[in-house]
Amino acid sequence: MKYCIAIGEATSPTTPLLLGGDYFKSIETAKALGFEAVEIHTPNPQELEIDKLTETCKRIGMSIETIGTGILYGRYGFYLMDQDTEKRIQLLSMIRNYIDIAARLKSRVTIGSIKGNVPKGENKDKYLCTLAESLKTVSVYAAEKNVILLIEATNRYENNVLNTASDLYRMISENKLKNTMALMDSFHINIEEKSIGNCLSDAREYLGYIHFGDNTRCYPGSGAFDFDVFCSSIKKIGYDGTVSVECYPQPDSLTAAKKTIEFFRKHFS
Ligand code: LER
Ligand code: MN
Repeated sequence: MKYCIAIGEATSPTTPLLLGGDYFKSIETAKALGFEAVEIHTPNPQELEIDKLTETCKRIGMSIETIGTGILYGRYGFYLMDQDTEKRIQLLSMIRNYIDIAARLKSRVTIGSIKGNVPKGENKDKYLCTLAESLKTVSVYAAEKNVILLIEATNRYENNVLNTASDLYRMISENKLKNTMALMDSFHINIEEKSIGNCLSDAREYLGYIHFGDNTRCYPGSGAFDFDVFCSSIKKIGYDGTVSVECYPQPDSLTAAKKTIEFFRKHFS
């Protein structure tokens, strides 16, 4: 199991990132706290200093597990089901750029919020077809670049498509998406899944990444989510990949990060 922490340009009490500001400082801080990896959330992957990041990670024994794209939807409104072809093509080109950068960093690309939302009154199947087409396009490119895409199941209040592990399984298998794995997040699972103990196996062979946050989206173990059941299921299915904390920096970044490392060690070492 690899312990990972989400970092970004800046933190805020209601953004699920624990460390913000200078990426190099965040990576050093994460290492000092006991993490082995970071995931970087950025709207501007082209601004990442690839060589310096690679050198820093190599020197201190860290890795960049994935690059998050969500800000493209949250801040700029780009989404993969957009019926405005020009805007969708623009987004696909931005995602190719993330894939290029991920290839150089030996990382992956997360596709979460940018799935978007089917507008009220619109035909859901039509939008899902557009989503499948967009995902096919980027997954073919990801395969060419040897990069894995992580599609995330998010809750209904953020996205009204692909909310569960079964939804991800169907989308990936029915469209034969190349180089595409499922990302499951305990915060979203708490809202969408029928069983905390069984939902991960619904993603079957595609389960590739797990985000941790409690039901309040504060650090794991601080709320009501049943992590004993959840973590037992992770061990039972033999998942041995990245476990990454994506939660609010409350009561403050360092406390939440320290509590998470204690939590990971308690459940997984
Ligand atoms: C992204 O990983 C995620 O979980 C979304 O809820 C972003 O806020
Ligand atoms: Mn997440």
